[in-house]
Amino acid sequence: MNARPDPAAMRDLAVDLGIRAGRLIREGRTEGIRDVQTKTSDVDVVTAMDKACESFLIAELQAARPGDGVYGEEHGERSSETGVRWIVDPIDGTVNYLYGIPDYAVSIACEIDGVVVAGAVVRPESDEVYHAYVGGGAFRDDVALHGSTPQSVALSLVATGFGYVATRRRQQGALLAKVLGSVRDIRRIGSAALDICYAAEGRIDAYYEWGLHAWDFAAATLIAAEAGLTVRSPVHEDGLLVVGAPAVADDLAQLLRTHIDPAWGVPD
Ligand code: LIP
Repeated sequence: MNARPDPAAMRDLAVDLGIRAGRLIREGRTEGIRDVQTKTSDVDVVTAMDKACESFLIAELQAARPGDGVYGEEHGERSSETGVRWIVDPIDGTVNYLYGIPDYAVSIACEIDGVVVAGAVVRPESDEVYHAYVGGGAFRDDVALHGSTPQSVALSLVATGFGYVATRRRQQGALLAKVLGSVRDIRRIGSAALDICYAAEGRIDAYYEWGLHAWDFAAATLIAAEAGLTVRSPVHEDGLLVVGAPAVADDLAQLLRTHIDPAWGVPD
């Protein structure tokens, strides 16, 4: 029976691979965006670099941790023989990457027996590395993160995002319309992983999104929790992810839940 991996060592591996993957996608962008395909709609794009970067991460993880599982946005699930599963988004913020907007990230989370214990989110355009392991605190590079202290939802700067299917975007737009008059302002940065890390360091007060996938948020929500933020996971609930300062996260979640129409269903 293999010994249970050390979360700090898993964080170190995630950071190392995130930095190397970040360099790969930043330096390879010109060639990496020549071939662009679509997935769930004409605006849900996947570049050749999304696929190449995930292949790189899978190969490196298999070399470093034989038998671990990998769950990635582009290649799907590879089963685990060790109880360890890596949840990866090779480029979170793909549309930003395609358009040359610098807010995109590599997200790598390590899950042991179904619980995320370590993670890294790397912003290649600034070489900023957000990282955490369970019980070890949250950091941007070597700076400890503690979030913000907003007085209320009404005074909170809130980030959100939208999906790629028109029906879902209209529903998300209707939800935003209900919230916009109840917060300081909204930011739509285009990368869930960075949105959540920005909340962890207090650049925004809270983030929500209705209909995200685990690869978007697995690493960043651990970083936010280790920074002391409240995290309301979308798993097994109504698909609503809320991350924010403890003073406002629950009130924001309650405000949002009252305006999610049950007829919209639960995002897949
Ligand atoms: C994106 C998320 C973003 C969300 C987009 C998309 P991708 O991930 O980071 O927050 O609003 O719809 O899911 O597709 O760039 O990996």
